Amino acid sequence: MSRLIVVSNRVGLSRDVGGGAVGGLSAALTAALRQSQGVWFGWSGETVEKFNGQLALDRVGDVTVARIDLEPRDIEEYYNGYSNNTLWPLFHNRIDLTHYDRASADGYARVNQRFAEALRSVVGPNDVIWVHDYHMIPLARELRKLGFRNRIGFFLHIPWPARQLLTTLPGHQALTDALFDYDLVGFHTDEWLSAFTGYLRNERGIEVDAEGSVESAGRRTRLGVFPIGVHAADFAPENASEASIQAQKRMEESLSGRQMIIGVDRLDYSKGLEERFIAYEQFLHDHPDQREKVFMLQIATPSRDAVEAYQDLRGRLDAVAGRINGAFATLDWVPLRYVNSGFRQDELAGVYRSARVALITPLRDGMNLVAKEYVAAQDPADPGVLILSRFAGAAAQMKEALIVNPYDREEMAQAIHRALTMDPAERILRWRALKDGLERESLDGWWQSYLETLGATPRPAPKIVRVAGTAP
Ligand code: ADQ
Repeated sequence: MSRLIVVSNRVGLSRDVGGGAVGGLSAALTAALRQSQGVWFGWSGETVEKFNGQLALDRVGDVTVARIDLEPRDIEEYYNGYSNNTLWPLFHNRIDLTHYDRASADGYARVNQRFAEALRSVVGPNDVIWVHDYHMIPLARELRKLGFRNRIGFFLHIPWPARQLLTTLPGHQALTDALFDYDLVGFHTDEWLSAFTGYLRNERGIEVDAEGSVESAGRRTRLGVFPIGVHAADFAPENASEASIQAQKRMEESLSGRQMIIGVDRLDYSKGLEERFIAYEQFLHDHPDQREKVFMLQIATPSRDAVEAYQDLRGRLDAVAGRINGAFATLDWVPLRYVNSGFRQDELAGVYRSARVALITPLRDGMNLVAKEYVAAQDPADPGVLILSRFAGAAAQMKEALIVNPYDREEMAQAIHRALTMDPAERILRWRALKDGLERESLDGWWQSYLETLGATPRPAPKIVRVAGTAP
């Protein structure tokens, strides 16, 4: 078996893996790495004044963790800049928040070169390299320039934007061309894949062949859809840890007989938090009889604080939450509990279980794992109802949820009412179908089918080095 090298901006692996503390994606990649005693490579989260390419190696069980430090300028240009101020908003349809400047684009290219250089001392000739997400699109190109002939795959965790948006990005051609240096490019949904192939066809004149591959500049790249799932057993009530049971108990005590609506997200403008709060406000306005019988708990962990758009969003959410509570709260009822801290995965499972409704309404989302985690955590005899945005990648699979348009606050308010008053038979029917879907599209199935497909791609041809004076 080939050894696996996972490359991502940050390394998710920690000594806590398996203890219920860390999220599913990290645990899944750790499981994939364990199989072949692989290496997880990424930025350490630390900065050094002058880049030195020094690798910090650490061993966690059977897996090696390799990290490099970056310069403060790298973080500013590559991470806060091009990744999170250019690609993230653009790929989430927020052209109004998309900032482009050449210094950031250059910083992005430079860090990808630095990653490639540092990987030289890590990667052997038979290793398979799996690169994750939008921070690292040009990595394979840099690796090929250095002579790497390994199988290299890429997986995009976020949506692929419509052609009309992508073409506003200076250098979009070079960015997408860089994907052709991978042997396999994976997306979460058919929709993101077809946005990509639509761009190739209509903008670049590149067609996908019958086998789902594209050929460009003599390289062949396979394209595929690999919807990520969750490890449902980790959230299931029968496997609840002590921390999970305690979290559920604590929540249930604080319900005081009321029904809870839950939202759990990174604090990000793509998650539709402001629209969600306003829809909840509409619901409270439309249904005076429901007031004091229900409350909403929104957990939103701050992220990317150094980016201005995130600071602005935080201010707006504080204001809307304050307005709702100011207008509707009574002496012993707060309609919206808004919490900005993070929780362990097993604690979240307990919280999910005590919520009658989950309101997961991103404006655009590659997949959205919270929707799946909520379903996985429910009590089969008395499950809650999932309200899900049609613009989450997960909506392609989770059709039995109440699907809403997050831009339509009246529709969302109606869906909240419907979910809260849904009879148990319908709740069970919908939940069972959703749970079956989780079993079909599991987290382990995701990485296994991706790596199987990558392993079946033809090995890249050797680079022909022509010596001056020899015949072509
Ligand atoms: P994210 O945008 O981070 O991921 P999501 O899929 O919802 O979005 O994953 C969030 C994860 O973080 C979940 O496992 C959730 O439990 C956890 N989480 C969120 N808030 C938390 C909190 N307060 N405390 C603890 N844990 C919390 C990106 C893409 C998604 C895609 C994933 C995976 O944007 O569309 O589904 O990658 O590919």
